[in-house]
Amino acid sequence: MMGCMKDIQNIVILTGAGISAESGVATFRGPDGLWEGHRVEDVATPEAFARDPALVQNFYDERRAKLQTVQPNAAHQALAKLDAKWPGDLLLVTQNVDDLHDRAGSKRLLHMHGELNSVWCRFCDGRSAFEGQLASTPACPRCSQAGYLRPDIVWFGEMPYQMERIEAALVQCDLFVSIGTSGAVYPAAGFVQSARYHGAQTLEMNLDPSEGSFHFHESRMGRAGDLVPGWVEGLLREVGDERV
Ligand code: BV8
Repeated sequence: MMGCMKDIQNIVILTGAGISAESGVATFRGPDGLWEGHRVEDVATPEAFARDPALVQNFYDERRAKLQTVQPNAAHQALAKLDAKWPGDLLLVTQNVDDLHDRAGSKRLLHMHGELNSVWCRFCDGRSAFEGQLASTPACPRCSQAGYLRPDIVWFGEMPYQMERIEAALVQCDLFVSIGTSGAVYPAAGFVQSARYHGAQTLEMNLDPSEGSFHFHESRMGRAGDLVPGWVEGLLREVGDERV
């Protein structure tokens, strides 16, 4: 079980597709597999994009368009409230490429696997906000060259974003919380071990035990929308009250 909550100053939270499931965004590996019958590794790799750019562009265009139809849920909103009220360090690292944490209001947030609403130009190497369709090969918003835009997504075999910042936060944190992820993909799946090695308390909240459940001091099974708001209230009440 978790140790004393009073000693918690610095928190790192990792989220995965499970936190967006109740908003209607399909997960990768659930029974309602997101990937149009594709293996994840067959549409989310640089090789897949080189082999069939139209297939991959359409795949991301569809997911980007779907963002217009979904809303943040109670779990996203609770984490945004924690972000606003927590006086210590807090970093929300999401594996998700949807914009639900952003729309809920989380500020101390980073998307380690990129974002659907961003594009990367292979001509000027610039990244830009983008909410349209890449299949129509639009011009780069920065350099105006057409035909060089790819999704700003970290595919398998590519280096996740801001790893140094994440690793520094894991060394410093007193509490590491993993929410809605299967623990199937590295380096994210290894964060719990790094945090624990550096002395953090570790908590998992997930619908099912993740592949790394045994690394956590505590695992709570259930839906994020049911578990996360109560956890945030308890944290703010028990630990944060005199400091918020
Ligand atoms: C890298 C963007 C190196 C794409 C994604 C062998 C061993 C170890 C590692 C490897 C290996 N072979 C290859 C690797 C490396 C590889 C990897 O880990 N492969 C796996 C398959 C073994 N990793 C990489 O390639 C990474 N890069 O290693 O680079 C490097 C070094 C130097 C220089 C260059 C490179 C990059 C990985 C990033 C890939 N991109 N996403 C896109 O979104 O389109 S991965 C994708 O799957 C997600 O982003 C996420 O990260 C990952 C896992 O998905 P989850 O979010 O966990 O979702 P999932 O569906 O799996 O699970 C949902 C969970 O929620 C479930 O547990 C379910 O129970 C729960 N749930 C459901 N509903 C709810 C719920 N929980 C709560 N409430 C609910 N309502």
